[in-house]
Amino acid sequence: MKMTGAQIICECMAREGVEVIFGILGGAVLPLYDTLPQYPQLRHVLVRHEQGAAHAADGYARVTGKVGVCFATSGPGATNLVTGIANAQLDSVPMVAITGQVATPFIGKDAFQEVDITGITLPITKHNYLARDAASLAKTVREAFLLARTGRPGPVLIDVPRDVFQEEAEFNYPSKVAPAGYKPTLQGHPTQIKKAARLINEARRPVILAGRGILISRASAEVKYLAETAQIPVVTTLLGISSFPESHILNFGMGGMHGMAYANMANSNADVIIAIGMRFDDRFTSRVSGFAPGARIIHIDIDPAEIGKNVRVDVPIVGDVKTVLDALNKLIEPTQHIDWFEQLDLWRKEHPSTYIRNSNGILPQYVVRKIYDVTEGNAIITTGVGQNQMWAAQHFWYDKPNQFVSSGGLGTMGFGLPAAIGAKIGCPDETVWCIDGDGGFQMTLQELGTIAQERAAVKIAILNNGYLGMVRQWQEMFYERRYVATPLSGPDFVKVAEAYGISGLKVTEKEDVEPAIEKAMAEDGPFLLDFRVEPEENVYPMVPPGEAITEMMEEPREAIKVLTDSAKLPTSNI
Ligand SMILES: Cc1ncc(C[n+]2csc(CCOP(=O)(O)OP(=O)(O)O)c2C)c(N)n1
Ligand SMILES: [Mg+2]
Repeated sequence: MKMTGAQIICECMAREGVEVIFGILGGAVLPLYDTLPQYPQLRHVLVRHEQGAAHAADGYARVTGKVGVCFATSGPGATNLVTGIANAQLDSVPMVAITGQVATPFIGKDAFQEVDITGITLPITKHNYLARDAASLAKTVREAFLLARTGRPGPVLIDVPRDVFQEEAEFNYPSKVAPAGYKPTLQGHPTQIKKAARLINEARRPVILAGRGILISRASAEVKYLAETAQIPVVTTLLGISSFPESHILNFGMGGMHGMAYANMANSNADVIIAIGMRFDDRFTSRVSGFAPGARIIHIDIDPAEIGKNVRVDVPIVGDVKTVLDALNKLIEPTQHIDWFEQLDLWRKEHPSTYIRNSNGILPQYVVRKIYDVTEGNAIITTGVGQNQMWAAQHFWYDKPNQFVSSGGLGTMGFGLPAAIGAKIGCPDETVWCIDGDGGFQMTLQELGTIAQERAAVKIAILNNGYLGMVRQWQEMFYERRYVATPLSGPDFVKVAEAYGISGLKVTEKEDVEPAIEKAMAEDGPFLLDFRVEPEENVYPMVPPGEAITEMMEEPREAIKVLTDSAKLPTSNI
């Protein structure tokens, strides 16, 4: 059967099970949009800026585990996607982006709205294509989805010249595609798995480092089995949050620059580290020479390029996390580590890390904790970047996989709001809160228009400190309080929301925090809360850049004497 290039793309997307596409159209991509009505199963969500399309597709992909899809036109449409594509690349998020390109005869002529988007995105995509003819499109689209979701997931871009959308070709759907040279290793090497099991069985102070690879591979149950059987504490990375239930007795919180003090102490004193689906990012290890000096390291990851990249590894295991753990768990002997847990519990008591001091003003940590209390932990949280992100990571406990959606690798301010749209569309029955900073929110707040048009019931909490807070914190600590360019004005966010037809409330008193969150929850649609929080509150603990992870700055002891009512401290019962 003959079809146009645009029809072939839509047909392939329908066969891939695509439900939603985020995008903005323009001349080059118009033939593709004109075909969409023939495929009513493909819902299109019109965003207000292409960065929003990529982040929404990213948020959708993280919460559903499916490939997120976005469309943009040539030139500025395509370049506006770039930040969102890089974001997906650094956090290993499956995404397919289709960009329109000027018609084939105009390529290379600096035609109107022409940019070399495959050149631009080469280093920030898992793979990209410039489609040359309609006949090869089915294979290209099929390959793109395969590459995006298998192995280590990532973004794939297909650039399609306008005439290729319009060209007719015979539609041949390949039953299978096998991109040249692409064959991710799924099974771990049996000898390495045996070595790892021996190390784990002999360990006295083991620690599991749980990363996003566990969420991608859906291996939470396998990690739980390993942790429970061999009684191993679990420390997560920022993106590993929710891969292991945070209220589980063996959960020792997030490690790294703003991780729990006791989590970093556990890492530093471990004799065996089992790193699962994580990549020893510098925000996690801090100074590498000071990272886990006495530990033998087992590293399980599907991407061989990650092994030995940042830290030396004693037992590398390349493979799919779930598949490897299935094999490894069969060799694990039930054990207890009584002395180790006594030590860990002591550290946890001495360095509580998630206490919130009493204060008359609104502490941002208190807002996050109240969102946790009111939702009873049943919410997907998307975040901005900066202090708000760290408080959202520290003061909410995430028990279900993919509850925490945050820009880890690229650290993209402006991610929170569009990612929340994608998450809500992906999981319409879940409560979705976007916890953002006043700076990051101003980077993509135009997506309130998308929320209004789509009636996406996203709840928004702006931790409004009037600063580019995280940078101000660095200036306070390392630049003698020279607050250059960090004080930040903003609009009246409630009025902005209202201008978009979205209700909201400004919250200036501590006693109004909880009722305001309850009001937002009671509302059927979207709701915005503008919390005027203590402007110079800092994120603790903090490992100063360049230091070893044990060199943590903690909140002064006297400040944490008084606890808020809901502060809780999990302790192991061993
Ligand atoms: C797009 C982008 N630009 C700049 C930065 C550098 N940066 C990191 S955190 C931060 C401040 C964020 O301010 P805000 O959104 O108000 O959050 P807060 O830290 O105050 O909670 C900045 C500017 C970034 N991460 N992303
Ligand atoms: Mg701020």
